[in-house]
Amino acid sequence: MKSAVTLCHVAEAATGPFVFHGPIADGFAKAATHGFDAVEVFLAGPDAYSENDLRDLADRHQLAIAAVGTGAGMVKHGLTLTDPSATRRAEALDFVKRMIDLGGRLGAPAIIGSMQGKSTGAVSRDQALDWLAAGLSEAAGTAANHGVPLLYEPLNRYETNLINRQADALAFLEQRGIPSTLILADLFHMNIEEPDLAAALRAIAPRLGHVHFADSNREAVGHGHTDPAPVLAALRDIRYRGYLSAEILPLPDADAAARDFLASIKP
Ligand code: LER
Ligand code: MN
Repeated sequence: MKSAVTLCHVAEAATGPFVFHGPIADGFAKAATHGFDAVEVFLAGPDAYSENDLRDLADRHQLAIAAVGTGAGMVKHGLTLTDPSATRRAEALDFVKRMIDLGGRLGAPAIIGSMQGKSTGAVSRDQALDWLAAGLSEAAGTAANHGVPLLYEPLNRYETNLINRQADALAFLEQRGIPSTLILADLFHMNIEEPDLAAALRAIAPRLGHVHFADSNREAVGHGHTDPAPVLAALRDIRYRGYLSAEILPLPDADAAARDFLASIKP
């Protein structure tokens, strides 16, 4: 398993669960200093940083790019793949596909988390799930053109009413025939939704693509009340080879969060 740390340069997400906020170049330098294997980047949009700048930073610091977030489409522009307006859904898909293109050219998968949206008002949950399946299928096709998977992240009930549990995400992807899409398991969301974190991870083993390794209070594991031992044992048993990524709050400060995170994933 490899380590990654989140870098966020999105003003609207300045209080979000990311370790290093601000210019991405500074975040790469911090990630390298702490000894991470990779960074996970949250950018304001597909044109916020050039592919060449990101590749240069990754090369210079000998860091991989583990994943690219797409949530700025939601927090900056209010876009989601399940918006009642067909025009807005198309804009959301366009934003997502351009982020997938940016990540794909760097060998990194993109994450669909908050861009999944939720069913609201006159839109039924079934209708929203149909739109989500269509959006994910098309986005996955774009990702496949780059030879990378798409990462779909179930969120807790306070963020979406579409899919909250890992097993439901697996069933959704399989029943709808959504190709080349893996599941992003975020332990913070899972702490709210799953009866048993380790069992939930074991149950989706073939489709587990990425892990946000966070404690119950969304700080580094060790700061809350999650027992990491069964989680790490499950990941080892299923031979998970992906990233454990620090999508956590920068508490008590960013450097301490990064240090505590790395300590929490040491065998
Ligand atoms: C994104 O990875 C996530 O976990 C959501 O909660 C976004 O806030
Ligand atoms: Mn997450």
